[in-house]
Amino acid sequence: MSNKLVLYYVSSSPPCRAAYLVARELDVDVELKYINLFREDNLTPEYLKINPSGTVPSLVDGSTTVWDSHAIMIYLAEKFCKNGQLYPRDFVKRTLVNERLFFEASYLFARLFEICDPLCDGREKTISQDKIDRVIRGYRSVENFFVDDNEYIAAPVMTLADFSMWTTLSTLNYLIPINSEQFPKLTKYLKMLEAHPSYEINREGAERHAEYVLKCLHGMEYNGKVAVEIFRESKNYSHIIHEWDHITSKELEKEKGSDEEEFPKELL
Ligand SMILES: N[C@@H](CCC(=O)N[C@@H](CS)C(=O)NCC(=O)O)C(=O)O
Repeated sequence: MSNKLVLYYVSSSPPCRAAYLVARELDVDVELKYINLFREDNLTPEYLKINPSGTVPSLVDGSTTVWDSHAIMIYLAEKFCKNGQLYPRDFVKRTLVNERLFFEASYLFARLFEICDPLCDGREKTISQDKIDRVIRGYRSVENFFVDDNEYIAAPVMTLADFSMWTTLSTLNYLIPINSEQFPKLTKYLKMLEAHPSYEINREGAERHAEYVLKCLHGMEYNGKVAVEIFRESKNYSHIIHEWDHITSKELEKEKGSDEEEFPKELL
């Protein structure tokens, strides 16, 4: 039997990417297993045994199972990060990393989820101004995280907090573009991460997430204004709009039954 760690994964999901990018950063070989959320693979009795919350990602390491991206990232760092850089051993420095991780979990990702979940299952047809304002408040908080000339979220070097925040921020950026004049440090930070070896994997997944959201809107044959206009105004999003403009609800149905594995290109 292989000793490889198994990560239950969807590339469009920011928490999944955060866990995977940390594994890559630490040179840990993981086997990715695709979970089709449209088909509710995450709610099968087998999967719920691994992760009773029915979310992705989940990690299986022999007889140990870990779920929630933050817990997974910490597990990987504790087990494989020999120099303590990603998750500092000094408890005060570690507290700052924890603080940012909890902010991502409880505030920033929650804002993305509250926008996308009701759009994709048809409960809502717009992104309310209120939700946009809460995302922008999140951007403002992150802008203020760059203290003491730190280029990274919680330290002068990259830590777990960066993987968590980077994947969510870059995904949100497609929906509610980050204004570079309002948030110069945040803009510089995302630009700097374009040089990171995992940049392409993250970009691919974030773009895929944006495609899903748009497909969902078209799948509902949505003819309203607000959400679509937001997408159209986003320069990051314009090429995807062009590509997916023709999507119909039939095509969305096809997606729901898809077994196509949603992995980073490097693994296909
Ligand atoms: N706090 C969790 C959030 C995980 C989460 O909500 N993942 C989404 C995908 S991005 C999911 O599994 N959604 C399926 C569902 O909620 O049914 C983490 O960081 O792992």
